[in-house]
Amino acid sequence: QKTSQKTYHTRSTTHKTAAGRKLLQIMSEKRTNLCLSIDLTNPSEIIPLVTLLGPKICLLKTHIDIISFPPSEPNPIGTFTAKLQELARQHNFMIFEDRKFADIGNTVQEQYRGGVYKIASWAHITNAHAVPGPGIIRGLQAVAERVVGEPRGLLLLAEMSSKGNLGGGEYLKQTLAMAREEGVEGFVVGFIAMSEVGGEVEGEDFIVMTPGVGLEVGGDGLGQQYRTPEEVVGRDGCDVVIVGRGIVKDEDPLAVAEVYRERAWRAYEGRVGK
Ligand code: S5P
Repeated sequence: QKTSQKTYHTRSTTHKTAAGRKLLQIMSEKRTNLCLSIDLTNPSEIIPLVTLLGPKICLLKTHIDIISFPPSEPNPIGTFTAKLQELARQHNFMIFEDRKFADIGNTVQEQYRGGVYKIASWAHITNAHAVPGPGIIRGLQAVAERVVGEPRGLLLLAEMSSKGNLGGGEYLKQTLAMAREEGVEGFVVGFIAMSEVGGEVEGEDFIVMTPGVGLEVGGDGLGQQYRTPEEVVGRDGCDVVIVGRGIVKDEDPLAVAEVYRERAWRAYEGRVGK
């Protein structure tokens, strides 16, 4: 049986990472495989929107470095991330900082742990490019293991949604091989990719999260390519749909988020034969 034919509930008991098990459990309980990409720059717009949409999502994706924080407050970033964590607990979703680390192990450790954002302290999941080789995974994992409390997980970018990206194909195969390497087990939750990855090995389970999702096929004029939830989840076996502008730029974000949730969830149910 392919991983994509198993239910999220079943996978929540067998996934090899604690962060993956938790996410699959949330998806199964809340009946949502929708990740909201909150790509806004004003924190006072973000918090009310996350409060409104929290019940609809399993995961909140952030780009902390696009936000303009008010210089007047003493610790605006800490206050903001504490608020996100509180909302995550209240509405039962996880937080994914879309940092796309891409440096050597030693450098990414500092970028993950420290600086102004202290990503490891508040984001349950982050992601990295495979370009630097397995040291990037080991570096991030060492930081993650020192975090007390909720588990931390990593997604590797195996393929991107944008036109002309260099991922996929042989690059994706090499990225998969890296995720299978000994020592990284328990940390690599899955991939950013455009279709199901791995799973040929018995018991292997990588959660695939996919951006470039719209209610219709299309693009944005800067290379982004949109596919529908039915194509992404139903046909291509991806698990989580990542939606940004399709929700945050809509005049009724709550109503449209429910449309995305429903369509992605039905596509999942059809896939697992429910
Ligand atoms: O291949 C990718 C990987 C990512 S994480 N393509 C993407 O678009 N993303 C991110 O997903 C991107 O940085 C943005 O935050 C989101 C897609 O946003 P949308 O507005 O196009 O839905």
